[in-house]
Amino acid sequence: MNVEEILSNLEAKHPGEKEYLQAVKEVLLSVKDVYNQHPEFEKAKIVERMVEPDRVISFRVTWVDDKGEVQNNLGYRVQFNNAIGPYKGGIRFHASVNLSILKFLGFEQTFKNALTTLPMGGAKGGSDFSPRGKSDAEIMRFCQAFMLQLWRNLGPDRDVPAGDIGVGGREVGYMFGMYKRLVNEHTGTFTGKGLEFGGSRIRPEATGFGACYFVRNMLKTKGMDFKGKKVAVSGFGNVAWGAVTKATQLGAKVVTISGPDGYIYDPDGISGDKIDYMLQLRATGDDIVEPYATKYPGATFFPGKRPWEQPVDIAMPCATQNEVSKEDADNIVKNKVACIAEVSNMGCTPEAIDTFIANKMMYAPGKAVNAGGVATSGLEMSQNAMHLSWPGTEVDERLHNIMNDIHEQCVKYGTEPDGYINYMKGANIAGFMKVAHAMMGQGVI
Ligand code: 2IT
Repeated sequence: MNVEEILSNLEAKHPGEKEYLQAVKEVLLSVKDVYNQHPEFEKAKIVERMVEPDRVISFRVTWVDDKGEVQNNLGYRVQFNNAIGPYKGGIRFHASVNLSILKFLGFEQTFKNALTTLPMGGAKGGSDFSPRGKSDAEIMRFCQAFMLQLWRNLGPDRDVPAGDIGVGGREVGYMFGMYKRLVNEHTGTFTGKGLEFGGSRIRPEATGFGACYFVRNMLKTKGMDFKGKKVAVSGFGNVAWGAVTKATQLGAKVVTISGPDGYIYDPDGISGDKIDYMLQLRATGDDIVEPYATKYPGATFFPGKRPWEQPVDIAMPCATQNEVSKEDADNIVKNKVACIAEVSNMGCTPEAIDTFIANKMMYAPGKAVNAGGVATSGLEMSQNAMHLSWPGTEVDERLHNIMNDIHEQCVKYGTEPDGYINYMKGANIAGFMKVAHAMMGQGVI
């Protein structure tokens, strides 16, 4: 079967799972040519096997809120593919979470993890539980109830979750605590843990730092660097915080961050105590950025808008999937933005990506740009397995090397005859080839 037939069968089988079908379509169309050169993949039905998760675990999570009311949420773990290593990927708590979103994230994670060079398969989990406005005690009870359902399916060599949107160090800690209690073993079954109980140095910063290391490599292909560049960042969570911190350290001026309520434009740059303030803003649990403009009157709040209308040199979407639309992409082209690095997973719509590529713009997809987060999770797993804790300098150096390697893989598989680097194609082909070969080597299972 050719990839178009596989896609249309998948669409018929999973109607309405739009994010999942979007992610699969992007990868399959990118790898079509190499797939056609490998009849052994077709014979082994590699693509048909790769696009379906190995297993989906779905459960009810019941907990009691602070008013004593019983609450029900949906919980999931999508164990997508473990050809390369144990299932690995984050957990997302957000009202929008559904099976389609977690299948897209698990699918992307499989290829991203393959790119990291570390032995990790792909998975994703989460719940439609919304942390917005919840008390600390409610968050803890929810995390514990979630773990009571999921723990049997996890393990340091089976499935290792971490954070994602709505799940940070605090939530990982609560889930790990319950997991540890249930299995009566202190193993590295979660990453993103607190430093005192097996967490890795640099893990909180890793996604944003790694993204900046990747962008630095992208810029270098054009003889450019971060110094003096204006950067638009979206989001104001852990990933945006890491990206703002590192971009600023590398000499750039970050002028925007955003929330579900709109975006902040700060012409003086988001640096120093303003970066710490991002963390405070996040910790309120209100999920709004507007208070930034009250605290720093030099900044302007644009309600209901996204930062992509601002003329900048580098755009780094760090919020969520499909946050850069075709209209945003047209603005980015008009503003002659030099580099668009997707830090969120599938941050750009297919139409936005087509616009960037048609205009031969420097654009790289999330599975390459943001892989530093999960790569550092992989380094946390190594440290846990060795019962060691590396200094930050060692973790950071390894992260650098991994991001350089991912950039090289993109260049190797994505450089077109005219010299244009199609990072999307490069990342998809490099990830696909590794997963495909790993599956071929393990027989028909
Ligand atoms: O999307 C991602 O790569 C993550 N949320 C991090 C996953 C991980 O296992 O560290």
